[in-house]
Amino acid sequence: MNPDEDGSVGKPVNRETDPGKLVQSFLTPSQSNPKSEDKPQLVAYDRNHGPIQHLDASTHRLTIKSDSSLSSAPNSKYILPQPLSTVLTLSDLSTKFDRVSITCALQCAGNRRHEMQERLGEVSGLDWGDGAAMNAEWTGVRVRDVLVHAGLRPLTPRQTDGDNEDMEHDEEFESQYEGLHVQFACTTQPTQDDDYYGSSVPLFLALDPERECLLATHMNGEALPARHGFPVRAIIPGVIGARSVKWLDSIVVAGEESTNHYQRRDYKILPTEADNSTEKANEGGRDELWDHVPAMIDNPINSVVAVPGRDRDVVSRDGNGCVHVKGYAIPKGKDGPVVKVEISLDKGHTWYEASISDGGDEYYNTRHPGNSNDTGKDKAGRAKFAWALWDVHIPCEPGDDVSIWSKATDRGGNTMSVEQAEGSWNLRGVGFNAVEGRRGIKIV
Ligand SMILES: Nc1nc2c(c(=O)[nH]1)N[C@H]1C(S)=C(S)[C@@H](COP(=O)(O)O)O[C@H]1N2
Ligand SMILES: [Mo]
Repeated sequence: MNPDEDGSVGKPVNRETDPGKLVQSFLTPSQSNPKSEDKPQLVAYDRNHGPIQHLDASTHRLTIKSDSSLSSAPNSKYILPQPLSTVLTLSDLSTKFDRVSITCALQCAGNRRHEMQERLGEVSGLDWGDGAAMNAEWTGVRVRDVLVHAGLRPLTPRQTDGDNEDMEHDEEFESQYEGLHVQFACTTQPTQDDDYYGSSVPLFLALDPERECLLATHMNGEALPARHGFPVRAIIPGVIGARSVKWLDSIVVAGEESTNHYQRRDYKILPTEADNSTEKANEGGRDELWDHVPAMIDNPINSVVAVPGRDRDVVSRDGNGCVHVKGYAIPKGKDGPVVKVEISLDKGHTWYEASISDGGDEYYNTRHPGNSNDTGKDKAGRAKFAWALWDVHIPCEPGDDVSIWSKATDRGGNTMSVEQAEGSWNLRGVGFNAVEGRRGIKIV
């Protein structure tokens, strides 16, 4: 597809790069290199529910408001002493706030849907392979700083000393934000299922200093291309791509989630009994079903086998009798970085630890010994939300019908399920993170 195509509501631009190409670069380029002879070229995936917007940065306005639904949240009057009503230009964003860079993976919740469908049964949604993910350096301003500028007052966490108390304390602190959400929208973009594109995250998450949620104007050091949200998009680290709203023109602090289709009627892991043939998923019960299932927030921990790139591929062993397996892994939510990736060619009897060639702890320690971004802030966040590229040579005999399993573990201790190595099915085919990365591989 021509990358300059804008798409339409009926035919939005959706495309992915072959995973084998994706793992060639720690940062995924936003534009293809015009000089490259390689086809298909390595570029970040595109996911659009409507036409790509072409906006003029000099006239673009970002409106920040609060709405009447707030009154239902217990602490709203402390956090928002006055209703919010601020309009910012792009020049306000670049002059009034700290500039922050963060390296973070962005992944569509539908990544790996094709595998789920092939192995576990029909699902509804775009037929994504394993390339609906990217890793980029995003630069912009903190959502937190902008909300504070607009008049929001974050609660101050109580100081604690004991480690044991910290967890409980976190939960207690988070609960004080109960019922409060930040809704992000691009109000000008008509979409396939709604008049505009919108999404939301809990206010606590948007303000979390560890999360560094951004209003990003730059990707990999360059102004965002139109396709990825020029002149400004939300970047919500650790959270499914759907919440990182492109062409952002509206932020509303509210007492409920965004009412947009893509928050309430999509991007949910429906229970396994909800299939297209059940009455529940069809007419009457459908609303009730969707209303009772929570909207997806955090990315699940995930690892993708990128080389070999397809089920049933034929793979040659090298001179040492080894097969070369490569991939990428993404931590769960804010529990990164990925600290370990293990690979098995015999359904979990023997595991080999892959080396993390880029992205994990080692990446952080070797590349960022000092603190040197624009604001002088510690750079620990760079690896925490990034993907990890991994690589391993595994000794093996020739064989047919070999499965390649890959299992990632992050710093928070989250790991992928070996008990359910084939993964589990849901109607919308979202959040697939099966350990079984490839099957039916022939090793010669
Ligand atoms: N305005 C707008 N923002 C959007 C979308 C969209 O269709 N419209 N798609 C979302 C989804 S589902 C994903 S996965 C990411 C994809 O970002 P990208 O196209 O930059 O890869 O953008 C999100 N933000
Ligand atoms: Mo997505």
